[in-house]
Amino acid sequence: MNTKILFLLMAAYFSACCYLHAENGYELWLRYKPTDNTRLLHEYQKKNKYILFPANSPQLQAAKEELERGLQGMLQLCLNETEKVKDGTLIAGTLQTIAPYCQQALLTDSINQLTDEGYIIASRKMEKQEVIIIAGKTDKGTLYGIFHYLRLMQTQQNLDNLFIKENPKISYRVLNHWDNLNGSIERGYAGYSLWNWERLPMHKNDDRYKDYARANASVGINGVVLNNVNAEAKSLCREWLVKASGLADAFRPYGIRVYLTAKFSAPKEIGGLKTASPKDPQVREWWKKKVQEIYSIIPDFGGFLVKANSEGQPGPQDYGCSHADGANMLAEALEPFGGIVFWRAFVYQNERHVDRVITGYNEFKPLDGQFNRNVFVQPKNGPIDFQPREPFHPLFGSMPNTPLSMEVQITQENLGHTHHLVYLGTLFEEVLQSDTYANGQGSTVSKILQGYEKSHHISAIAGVPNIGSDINWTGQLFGQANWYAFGRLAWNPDEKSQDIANEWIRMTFSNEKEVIAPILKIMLMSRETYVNYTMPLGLNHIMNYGTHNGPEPWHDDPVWTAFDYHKVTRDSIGINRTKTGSGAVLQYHKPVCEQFNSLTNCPQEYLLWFHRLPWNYSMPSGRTLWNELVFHYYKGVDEVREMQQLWTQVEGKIDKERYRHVASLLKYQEEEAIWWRDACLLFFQEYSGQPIPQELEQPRHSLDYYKRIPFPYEWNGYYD
Ligand code: GCV
Repeated sequence: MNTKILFLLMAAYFSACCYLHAENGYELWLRYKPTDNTRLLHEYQKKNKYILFPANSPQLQAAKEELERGLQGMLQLCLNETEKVKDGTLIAGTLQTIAPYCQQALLTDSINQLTDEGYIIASRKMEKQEVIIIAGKTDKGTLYGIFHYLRLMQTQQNLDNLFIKENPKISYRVLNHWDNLNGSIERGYAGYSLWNWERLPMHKNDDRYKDYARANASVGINGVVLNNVNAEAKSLCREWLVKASGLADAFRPYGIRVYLTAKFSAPKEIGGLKTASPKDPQVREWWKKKVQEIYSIIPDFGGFLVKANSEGQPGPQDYGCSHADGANMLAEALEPFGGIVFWRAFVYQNERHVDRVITGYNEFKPLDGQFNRNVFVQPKNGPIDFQPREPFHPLFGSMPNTPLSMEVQITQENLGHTHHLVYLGTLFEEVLQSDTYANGQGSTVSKILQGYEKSHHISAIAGVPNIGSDINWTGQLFGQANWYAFGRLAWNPDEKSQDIANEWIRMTFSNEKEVIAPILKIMLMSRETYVNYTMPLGLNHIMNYGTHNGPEPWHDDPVWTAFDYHKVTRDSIGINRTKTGSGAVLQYHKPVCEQFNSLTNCPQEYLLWFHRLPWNYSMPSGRTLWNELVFHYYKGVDEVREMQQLWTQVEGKIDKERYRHVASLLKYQEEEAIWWRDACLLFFQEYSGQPIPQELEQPRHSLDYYKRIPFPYEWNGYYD
């Protein structure tokens, strides 16, 4: 072969290798890159020299495979299996599989005290040999323990003298996919649904399903609702159940159960009955039979998620029955199999004179205690609808006799879709740490959710994911952090969002201080920044009516309009929800109620949510309300520019693929932030009649221009 051809072949081979190793974000936070700290590398290699891990079940095998992947990637070690304890042995399993070692290490009692998903990671000296034991009470607990152990090395923690005992604080940690059966995703911005219904159930051994399940298990997510709450009854037909069983099989080794949404009218639509009324014995019988059929196909089926009498979905109220009547009918059918009903509390009236904020509480509070024991009532985190900022939903702390699950949105429907870098860990933390005062000080939403574990032996947190077929799963790379943060907070709602971000950065990018510091700063400021340039001071729901991205405060339509949310006039802006207004504050316990009610004590972030104020109202900063609004909108844009600057600090310190991806989206975000700022201020200025101070960068275009330009992505799902 002549040298020219050889050279070309080598060049082709080299570029193929580079291509294969290009960082496209597919590996998420499970990259397992070689440990670049030599001291730690040697220490880790010493401690993982031998593995004693009898894996006799699919979950233990999944755990062992993950361990192998991690050790190979980070430490370039192959699993060196041993049946005898030697110095540097990692012992993993359950009391069934590694009992003698647990006994010898005096860990048996501690393991017995774990919950079914808990685990222990402990350093021990055994027969004078240094060992580490990872033990769960169940196979699943061991799997979670392995992920935790790998995370310690990914984030370059010291492995000396370990004693970690972990139990999840919430038992149901569930993703609620809004995936349609035709492959589209409602409010999904990262491609199409991962579920390839055409190929299911035959093609279930798809790596994409496995990697999805690995990612979920790594943060403790243990349930996934496969389909949209705007449901299609046919998902409950036998053919579709069989397809769903393929996914259940793929996820089972990772401790994940599948759930389905149940359309309330299914007995009519696919069951041939004349009614779907809970009062009708035939309807009740139909659900029982349907549930039996489901369990015969998916033996560990999780249960149903239901959106009823909300945004046009059918429900028990169509038959003069209550939400409890409807939920209990399904709960009775599921109970013999250990299944659960998640019954959503996202309801609001079509009558625009009724304050939307108070309707969920008004419909559900009177039903407290009337639900079966296997029912969760599931409000969203706030009383409107996944806005960039909302006060916590007043049902939290108001339904002591009914377990509540909290639904958060990971997909950024109202937070800039995938163009905007917004770390949601801080948003989730804000709501979880809000004090409801239901049982005195310290009754945070987090404690309320955890409290149901004691009172009802079940507890739950649900998240609407941002996951799709895009190669990096979430479109914007930083969307991965929101998936990660959701899982970590569902496991422990008292975890700090800052710590979670730190962990994610280390696993996703690097353990170098110079990389962590700027990225952490970006992440922690990003949500407040988004609020500033879109809906500051308690404003909400002024985004484009259809796409929910981009400003449209002028939207005026016969149904719900932006005016219903800001009520702007030449005199004032905001909504009076105090005791003299819609009374929404009264749905909160004292002293929260008094705090929100008082103009001087109401947190500034919720000001226009609870209060209607004149444009010249004097703010604590000394500015008028108008000038404060201007200040926030400009601050938001400045902060996006700061985020861009911070990002340049990691150039050359991380791979160029992901660097460029984020840099390009940050530029896009800056453009959209300016769009939001200019359009909103020009619109509100028509009412306030006050100037945007000359020293500030002036709006680029006229209000008329902003009203005419199309929105970038006309979403054509549910509302069309
Ligand atoms: C699934 C909002 C969204 C809808 C969504 C609904 C819900 O209104 O815009 O797309 O429907 O919430 O949570 O049910």
